[in-house]
Amino acid sequence: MGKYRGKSTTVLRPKTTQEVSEIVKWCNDRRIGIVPQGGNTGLVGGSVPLKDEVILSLSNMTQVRSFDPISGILVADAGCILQSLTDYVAPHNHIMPLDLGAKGSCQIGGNVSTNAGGLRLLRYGSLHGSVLGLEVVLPDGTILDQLTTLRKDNTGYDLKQLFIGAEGTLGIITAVSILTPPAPQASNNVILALPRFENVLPLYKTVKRQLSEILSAFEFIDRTAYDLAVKHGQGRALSEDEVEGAECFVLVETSGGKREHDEEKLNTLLESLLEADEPLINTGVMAQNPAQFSSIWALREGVTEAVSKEGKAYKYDISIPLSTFKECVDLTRERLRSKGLLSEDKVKAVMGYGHVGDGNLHLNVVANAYTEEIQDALEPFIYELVASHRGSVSAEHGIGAMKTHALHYSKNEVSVAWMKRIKAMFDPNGIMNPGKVLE
Ligand code: 2HG
Ligand code: ZN
Repeated sequence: MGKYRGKSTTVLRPKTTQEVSEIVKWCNDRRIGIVPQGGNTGLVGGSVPLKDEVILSLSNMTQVRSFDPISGILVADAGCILQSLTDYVAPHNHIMPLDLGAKGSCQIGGNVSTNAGGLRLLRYGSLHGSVLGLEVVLPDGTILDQLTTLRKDNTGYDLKQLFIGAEGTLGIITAVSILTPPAPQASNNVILALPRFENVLPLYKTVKRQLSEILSAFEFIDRTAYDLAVKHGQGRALSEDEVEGAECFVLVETSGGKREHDEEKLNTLLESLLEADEPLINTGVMAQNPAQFSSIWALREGVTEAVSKEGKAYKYDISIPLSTFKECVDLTRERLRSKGLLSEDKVKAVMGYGHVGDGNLHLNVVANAYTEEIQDALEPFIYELVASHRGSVSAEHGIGAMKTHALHYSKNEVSVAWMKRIKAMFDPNGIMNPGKVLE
C-alpha cells in the first residue's frame, strides 16, 4: 500500500522454529519489539513496522513437513508460499482450501495469522475450520506445539483459534497443519453482465438453487471496477457490445465431479437466465477453455492491482447486508462529491466489488494522493455506516495498523476489554507486533 513506513534497521530470517524461539526470547528479555512478516501482501499495514522494531521474516522456513494423501492433511512451515503449496498438493489431486489474488507471494503462516478469506471461502469455509493445528512461538520464546493432524479433538480450550487472525500480536506461527480438499474433477466459470445492481440478490438466489452443490464462487464487480481492470490489462472477458448498458458483473464458478454434468447445469442456468420474461442479466459468457477460465478470474483478481496502478487507494473491507452494497458505494461517492472532492485531481473513482456469497464488500476509493481532506471525508463516515448495519469494519483483511482506532465500531467494550486481557497475558511486555490490532 505504501501507506506505512517504519525505521527498522534489522531483518532476521530464521530457518528453524528453534531459531525463532531464541530470537523472540532475546528480544523479550530486552523489550525489543518484533514484527513478524510473511509475504508482506496485507492491505492494512499489519506486517510493516511502525517504529524501529526488528522484522522477523518467515521466508526462510519453507519446508513441507508432511502430507497424507488419504486424509489430505498438510503440515507445512509458515514461510511456504501459498502457490507452492497448491503446486505441492496438485499431483495428489488436492487443492488448498483458500485462494487469493496474492497467492504467488503470500505465505501460509501470514494467511493463517491474518485469517485470510479470499475466493474459496464460500465453498470451503474459513481457516478457523480448515486449520487443524499450529506451532507457535510465544512472546517469551516458549514453543507451543499444537501441530496435530486430527479432524476431531474436543479436549478443552482450542488455543490455536486465538492465533488465527491475531496478526502476530500473540505469538509467531511457525508451522500450520491444514486440511486440503480433494481437487474438483471439473471447474468452469461464467461472467454475467447485469443491467442493475438490484438484480444481484435475486440472481444469487437463482444461481444457488440451480447450481446447488457445484457452486464454488459468486463474485461481484461493479462497472467502475470492471472498467479499471480492463484499462490496466487484467483480462478481457466481454466485448464492447456485451458490456453496453451493464451496471455490474458477477463471476460464477462451478467445481464438481463430472464435466458434462456441470456444463449442462451451467448451460441450463444461462439459458433460463437469458430467456426469462424479465431477464436478470444482459448477457453471459462461459469459459470455453482453460485460458478463458483464467482470463475471467484474472479480471476479478486483478482489480486490486488495477486500483494500485490508477492511484492511491483508500480501502474498506466491510461486511454488510448484501442488499446495502450499492447504497454504501453510492453514499460514499455522494459524500465525496458534496465535499467537492470528486474530481480528476483529487478522488478519481469510487468502486465496489467483492465476495457476495460471504456478504463482504470491498469499497475502494482511488485518489491522486493520500490527503487529510479525503481521509476526513471517508472516516468515520464509512465506519459509522457499517456500524449502523451492525456490520464488520474488517471482513477479511484484518485490523493491522490501519483500523485499530475503528475496532470499537465492530467490537463492543466488553469484547475489546477481554482482547486486551488476553494480549496482556500472552505478551506482558508488548513486544509482539506493537501497535497492531489493539491501540
Ligand atoms: C480481493 O478480494 C482482495 O480482491 C483485495 O481481498 C481487495 O484490494 C482490495 O480492496
Ligand atoms: Zn477479498
